[in-house]
Amino acid sequence: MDPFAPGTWVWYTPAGDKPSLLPAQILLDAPNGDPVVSANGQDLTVPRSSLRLMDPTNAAGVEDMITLAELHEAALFHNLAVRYKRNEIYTFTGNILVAVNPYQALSMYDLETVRKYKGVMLGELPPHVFAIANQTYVSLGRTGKSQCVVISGESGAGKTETTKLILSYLNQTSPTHSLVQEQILDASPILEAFGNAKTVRNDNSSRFGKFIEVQVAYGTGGGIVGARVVEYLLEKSRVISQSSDERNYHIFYNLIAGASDDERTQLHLGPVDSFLYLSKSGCTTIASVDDAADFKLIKESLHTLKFGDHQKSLFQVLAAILHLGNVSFQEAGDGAGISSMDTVKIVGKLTGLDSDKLANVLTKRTTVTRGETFVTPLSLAQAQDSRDALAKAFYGRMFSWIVKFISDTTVSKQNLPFVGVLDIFGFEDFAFNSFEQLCINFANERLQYFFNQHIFKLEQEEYQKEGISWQTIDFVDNQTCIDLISKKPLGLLSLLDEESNFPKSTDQTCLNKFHQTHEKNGCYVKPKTAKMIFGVRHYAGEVIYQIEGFLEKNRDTIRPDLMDLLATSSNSLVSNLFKAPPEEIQPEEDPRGAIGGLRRESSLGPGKGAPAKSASVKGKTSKSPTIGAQFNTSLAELISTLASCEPFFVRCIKPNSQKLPGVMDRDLVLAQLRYSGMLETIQYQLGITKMFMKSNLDATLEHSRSSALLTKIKKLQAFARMLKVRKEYKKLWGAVICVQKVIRVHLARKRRRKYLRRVVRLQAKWRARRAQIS
Ligand code: AD9
Ligand code: MG
Repeated sequence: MDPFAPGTWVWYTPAGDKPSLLPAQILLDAPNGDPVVSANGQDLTVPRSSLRLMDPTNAAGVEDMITLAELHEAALFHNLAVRYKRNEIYTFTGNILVAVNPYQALSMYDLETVRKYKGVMLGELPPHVFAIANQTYVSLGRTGKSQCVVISGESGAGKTETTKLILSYLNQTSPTHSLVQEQILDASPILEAFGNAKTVRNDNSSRFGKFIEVQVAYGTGGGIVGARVVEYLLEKSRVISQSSDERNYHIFYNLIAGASDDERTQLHLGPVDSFLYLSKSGCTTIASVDDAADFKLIKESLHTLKFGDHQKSLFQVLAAILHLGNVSFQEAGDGAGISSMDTVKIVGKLTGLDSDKLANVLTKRTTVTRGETFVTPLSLAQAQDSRDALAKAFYGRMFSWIVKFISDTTVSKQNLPFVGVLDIFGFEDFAFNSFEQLCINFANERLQYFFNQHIFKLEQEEYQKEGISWQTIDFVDNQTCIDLISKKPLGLLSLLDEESNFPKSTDQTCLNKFHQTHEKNGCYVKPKTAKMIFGVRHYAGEVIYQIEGFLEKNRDTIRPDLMDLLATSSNSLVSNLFKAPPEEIQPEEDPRGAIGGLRRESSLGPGKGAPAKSASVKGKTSKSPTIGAQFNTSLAELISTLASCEPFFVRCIKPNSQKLPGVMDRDLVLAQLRYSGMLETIQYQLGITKMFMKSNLDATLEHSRSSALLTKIKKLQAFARMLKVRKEYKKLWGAVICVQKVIRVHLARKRRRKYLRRVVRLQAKWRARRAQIS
C-alpha cells in the first residue's frame, strides 16, 4: 500500500539552511516520483525523502495537547490548526486552556452548552471556556478558597471576549437570579464604551486593565452575591490624540451618533468631524459597529446600574472634553490668548465653571510665593498643553469615578471568596511605542512571571522535595527583564522617577541615564545612532520605545490654580472629581515652580477611583507617587492577590493580523506559542503521564492499540487534573488507572499505597511492552 496516499498527513522538511518542519497533506502521489503536497497554503512538488508520515493522533488533532504522540512546536501548531478548521477553537494543555480567536460568531455558547458543562469535571467534556469557568466554581465550592482566571494573550487575541463568557457562564449557572447579577453583566458594555477603542490591532481594544472579583456565597447556596472591579492604567493620551486609523474612546462616537435631539442641543453636539479630538486620526467609524445602537445599550446599562442623574453629568463632561479640544489660541502680546471664546463658554456651561476664569487658567498661570501672587502668561504651546492636560484629567478621573461607582454598587460587604477574572491589556508593539506601552508590556512581563512561577518553578521544587524523578524544563525566565524595568534603585521606572522629580531634567537626560546605567544589560537595547529611543527585550519580543513624552506622562501633573478652579464647579460630578480631602494636602512650596507647583494626577490601580488630592494655589501641594510608581505598586498588589487564589490560565491566541475567520498565520501563531512557553508547559504536564508517552513511540503502534492507550491517557489526565486541583497529585500521581472510582471517593492513606503499587506494576508492564516494540 502506498504510504503517501492522497489525503495523508506528513511532516515535510523543506531544503534550506534553517531547519524547519511543516505539516503537509499529500495531494497527488506518483509511485516512483515526487509527491505533490499542500504545505503552508501552497501546492508543492517535493522529494519523497523530505517527507515523513505523521502520527495518526497528530494528524487528526487532539483535545489535550499533552496526548500528542509527537511533541514539537510544529506539532502544536498543526494541532491548533486542524482543530481551528473545524471551529474547535479551544484546546487543553493539561488544565491550561488555549483559545484561538475565531473572528466569527460561533454557536457554542448557548444555554444548552452552559447546562452541558455545569458540574462536569475538567477534561471530561471537550475543551471549552465553560469548562474552566465551571471548574473555578466547583473548586471554590469544595475548598472555600478564592479562584482566579488569568487570561493572557496579545492585543486582539480574545481576552475580553473570554472574560465576558466566563462572567456569563457564572451568572447562568448561579442558583440565584438577582439584580446584582444583571448589574455585573451590564458593567461590561459601560466599561468597554468608556475604556475601549479601535486600534490597528483590535477594533475593540481595552485601553485599561481590569480585575473582576465575582463574590460567591460560599456555604449558603453558592449564589453570586456581588462583584468588585479594580482597574489599571487607562491610556489617557488617547483622549487628545490617536494614531492614524485608530479612534478615540467608543463613548464619544456613541454619544454623537445616538444622542436625542434634546441632548444634542443641550450638549451643543455637532457631527464627529467637527471635533478635533475625534477627527485628526482620519478614522471615525468601525465596520460592523453601530454607534447609535451601542449608545442605546449604554443608556440601558447605566440605568441598570442606577447611575440616575449622574448619567446627564457624564454626558456633559464628555461633551465638554470634545469642545475643549476645539478651544484655540492666538498670540496676544506677551503670551497666548483665547481665539474661540464661544467654545470656552460652552465648556464653562457644561462643566459648571465660570468661563472667564476658565479662559484665564488656560492662558495664564497663577502662583503664590511667600504671600505674593504671581501671574505668568503661558506661551501658545503651554496653553495648548494646559488645555490637553485638562481634557485628559477630566476623562481619567471620570473613568475612575465610573469604575468606582460600578464597584460600589455591585460589591457585597460580606467577606466572601470570589472567582477573579483578570483581563489586562495584551502585549503591544506598535510603530510608535510610548510610556503606556512600557507599562502595558511590563504588566505582561509580571503576569508571565506569575505563570512561570506557578507552572514551572514551584512545581519543580515540589517534585524535587517529594523525590519524584524529574527532568528540569528550560523555560524563558524573565526575571532579568522585570528587574531591568522595576528593580529599585536603578530600574528604568526608578530612574524615570528620579528624573521626573528633578525640575531641570528632560526626556533626553532621562534617556542618557537609561543608556549609562543599562547599556550592558542583556535585556536593554541602546540604539547605534543618537536617536531618542531605547529598546527592551521582552519575553514576547524586542520593543523599541520613543522616550519623547515619558517624563510628562510619568509626572502626570495638574496645576494647582487649575485644580482650585475645578473644585469650585457647580456641576456636582466635576467638583467631586477634583475635590481635595483637606488632610491630604501638605504644605510644600517650590519657587522654581516646575514641579512643586504641580499636582500629580491619580490615575490607576486599586483605589484609583477615589477623588484625587488637590493642591492649592496658595502654595500647597500634595505629594503623590508618579504614574510609574503607582502602576508598579498596583501590579504588585494584583500579583499578591492572584497568588492567594487557586489560579487557572487561559492563553488566548491571535490567528492572524487581518482579523479574518478561518485563517491561521503560521509564523504569528508559532511566535505566540513560543513566547507564552506552551511547549515547555506541555513538557511539564507530560511528566504526569510520561510513562505512557514517548515521542514517536505511538507512531509505531498499531492503530487499535494507540486508541486504547489514548482512552486510558485521557482518563488519566482527567484524574491528574482533579488531583492537581486538590493539590494531592504529587502523592497520588501514579494512581491513574483507577480514574472513575477514585474521583468519587476521598482516598484513605492505605488505599493510596494500594493504588500506587498497582501503578508501579502497570509501569513495569508498560516498560516491558515498550522494550518489546523497539
Ligand atoms: V486587547 O489586548 O484588549 O486589544 P483582547 O481583549 O485580547 O484584545 P478581544 O477580546 O477584544 O481581544 O477580541 C478581539 C475581537 O475578536 C472581538 O472583538 C471579537 O470580534 C473577536 N473574538 C474574540 N474572541 C471571540 C469569540 N470567542 N467568539 C467570537 C471573538 N469572536
Ligand atoms: Mg481586551
